[in-house]
Amino acid sequence: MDRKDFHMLLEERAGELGFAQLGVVRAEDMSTDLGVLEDSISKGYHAAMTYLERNHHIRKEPALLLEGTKSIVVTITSYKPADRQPAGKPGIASYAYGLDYHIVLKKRLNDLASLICDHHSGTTFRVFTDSAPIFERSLAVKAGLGFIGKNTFLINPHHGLHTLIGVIITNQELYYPDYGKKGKNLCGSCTRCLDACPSKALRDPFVMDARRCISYQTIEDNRLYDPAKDYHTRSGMVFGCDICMDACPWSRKGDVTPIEEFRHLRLSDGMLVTHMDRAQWKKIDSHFFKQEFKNSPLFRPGLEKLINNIDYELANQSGNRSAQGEDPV
Ligand code: B12
Repeated sequence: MDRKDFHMLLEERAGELGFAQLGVVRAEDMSTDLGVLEDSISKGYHAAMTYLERNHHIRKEPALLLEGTKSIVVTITSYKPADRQPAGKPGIASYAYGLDYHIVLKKRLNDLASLICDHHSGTTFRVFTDSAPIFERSLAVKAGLGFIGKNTFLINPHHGLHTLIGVIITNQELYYPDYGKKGKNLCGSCTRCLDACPSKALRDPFVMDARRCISYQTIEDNRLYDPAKDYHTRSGMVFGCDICMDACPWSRKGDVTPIEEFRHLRLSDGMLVTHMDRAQWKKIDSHFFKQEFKNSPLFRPGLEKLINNIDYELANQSGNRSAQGEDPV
């Protein structure tokens, strides 16, 4: 089978596995992207995510992740939910309604990579999703999967913004389609994402200050905030944030996810996680949390942080603040 035919087979298998689209690129130097990251770090926009300061040699040359790397297969998968969370509940970002995508996608990426192994002897490969020091969004652009929007999302004109990126690197020479001008920015003069962000985390088009980002504050920032002091609004969100995504007109594009594991997680007591109110959250103990949430993205910050996020947001909504809080940035 020639390379082009194999590419079609790869696309077909990806579709069967639930991926929305894939692209294949040669492993190349990513110095320009590293420059963007270095600039962001010099301004402190990476907050306390010190892992973004490390392994820059690998970010620049992703081929270092696997000896003899030639190709990078980049995939996008939709997590677009059929139903959004009911209003008034502690807000959860839609990528976290179901099971953790790191688990869900890695399995599918491995299945897809098996096809490369089956057709090419001596194949070596590694799969990543959010798990290696690589510029996934930029790789996706190079692989013809969309453009970077002013909210820093990878935006795909057909599949929208509710997409997660997964990558396979391999030592095999594959077919490299010409993606031409597919990465051309289509935001035009629209600034809805910047206008919508309640904490002004998007300082400028394409520039995200994670210190202000609700997603960062509620997931990655392991400090507990004092509900009486800090005053940043989080607009009801207690885990992650979809506000700059929902504001984007392109987010109306894309089909509901075909992946069952991304459906709203139902706990053993019958309750949907997305339907839980504050009182129900407060009743959870650490044993139950461990049992029921171990495969959910909500496990990452831990129960104490989640409850703090909920208390903080309640204080926000009830105006129960001293208004002495300092803007952290
Ligand atoms: C750190 C991180 C975060 C941080 C910082 C986000 C950020 N914007 O930098 C925080 C915790 C805030 C975060 C939040 C979210 N994240 Co996150 N995150 C990452 C992670 C691990 C690294 C990103 C990174 O390197 N940032 C540093 C900046 C400099 O790099 P970058 O964002 O990739 O930007 C590149 C391009 O945009 C380009 N670029 C920058 N400016 C410009 C300007 C122009 C004109 C052009 C053309 C290009 C360009 O250069 C940069 C370097 O290549 C990636 C996984 C990965 N390994 O890539 C996931 C990832 C970016 N996150 C993802 C998701 C889903 C989210 C959330 C939606 C989760 C949520 N609902 O709460 C939010 C979205 C917030 C937002 N507006 O970005 C997805 C994004 C998928 C997509 N369709 O874009 C990724 C790719 C994970 C995955 N495997 O799917 N995230």
